[in-house]
Amino acid sequence: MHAWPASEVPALPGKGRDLQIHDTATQGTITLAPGPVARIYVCGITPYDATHIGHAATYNAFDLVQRVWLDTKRQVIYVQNVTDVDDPLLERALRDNQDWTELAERETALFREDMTALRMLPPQHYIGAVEAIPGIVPLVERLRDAGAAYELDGDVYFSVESDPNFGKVSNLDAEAMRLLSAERGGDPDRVGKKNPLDPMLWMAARPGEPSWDGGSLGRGRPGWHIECVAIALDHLGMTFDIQGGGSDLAFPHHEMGASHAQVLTGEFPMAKAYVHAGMVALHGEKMSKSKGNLVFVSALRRAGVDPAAIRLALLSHHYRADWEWTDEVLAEAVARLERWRAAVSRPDGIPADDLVEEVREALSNDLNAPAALAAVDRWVERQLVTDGDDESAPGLVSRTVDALLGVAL
Ligand code: 5CA
Ligand code: ZN
Repeated sequence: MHAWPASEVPALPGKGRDLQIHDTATQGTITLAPGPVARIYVCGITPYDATHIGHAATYNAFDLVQRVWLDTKRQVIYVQNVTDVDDPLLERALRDNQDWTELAERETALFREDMTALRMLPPQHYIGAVEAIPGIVPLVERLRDAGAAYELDGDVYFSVESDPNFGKVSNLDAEAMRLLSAERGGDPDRVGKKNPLDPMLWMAARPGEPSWDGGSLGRGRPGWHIECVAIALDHLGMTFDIQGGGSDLAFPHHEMGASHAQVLTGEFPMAKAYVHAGMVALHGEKMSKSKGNLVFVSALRRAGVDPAAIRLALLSHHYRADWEWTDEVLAEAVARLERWRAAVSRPDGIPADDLVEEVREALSNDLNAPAALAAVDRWVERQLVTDGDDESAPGLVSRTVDALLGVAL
């Protein structure tokens, strides 16, 4: 699939710092020091009810990762998927009496528009589940041939017991895994499974549902976790730097993905860091498609909200925090954007070289965007009341905010 256009990232003087980031698997902060090319896989949307503020917050976190790496003068290979066939998408299409491919295409197009408006850097490889099927089938066959998968009424399941490292990504106990499996696309109560947690790799064709040629697997469609593994291994290979998503993906999605990859390659972990963003809530509950308590980026844009203000609202919370979207959060961001724009539109300024370093330090320290905003705020407040004589400062601040935070002033 095609992604969306990239906004330009201005080069800043000097060089950024290596990224330190919290890794869910080791439950600590690790320093990532990739070679000249950094590699990141971010789980993409299932294309319906896109793009809500929760989605946007999660993609904002991983956009910052890219910006930190680009500032260290590295190249970034960024891969993102679109889960353009899966149970919830088909269920939504059925509910609304529409064609599932049209639903997926329309929502993916809207997502691209929102990402462009928010200045999120696009992936180099933007891959749909459907287009990945020819790569998924041989992986499932290999898992089966290795004895790590088994058949149940035509469906193929992965056996979690085939992975000695199963559980090491999400660090949850058995009861928590079982509960989350039921909540997040698994079927722990299906009779005949070797282990209730075993996830589906290949679902045999169901009447009235789309299906594809699965070679020796028979006609069907892919399971969710193997989709991301196939796409990641195809475009990034093993042991890439980060696999990212919201915290609701740690289990089962990223756990199962690591397990599939472990059996396929004999290596663990698939990603050096498993990075998870907190959940955005609305009216006290996680913003989610199932509850329908959603605020859409496109609706805010239509109402005339500047996308830069939406972006500042996202940046005002630490990516790992769970937080609540409110009118005040947006109003504060709108006011901040106005102050920042007023400050950089003054012809001269107070020196900003320290500010560049402060923003770099904040972001390299587990993407501390609120600290980065506070540093810019301090410069802005002084700039608004001081007659400086540094002609280059306002431009440098604009470029810094653009390059590192994705906010166009
Ligand atoms: N297609 C799969 C990933 S392969 C999927 O989870 N799609 S999704 O559309 O449900 O979610 C896309 C991303 O948004 C995921 O990383 C998910 O964790 C994140 N996300 C969903 N809801 C929220 C929320 N309320 N707050 C923060 N992030 C969220
Ligand atoms: Zn995924």
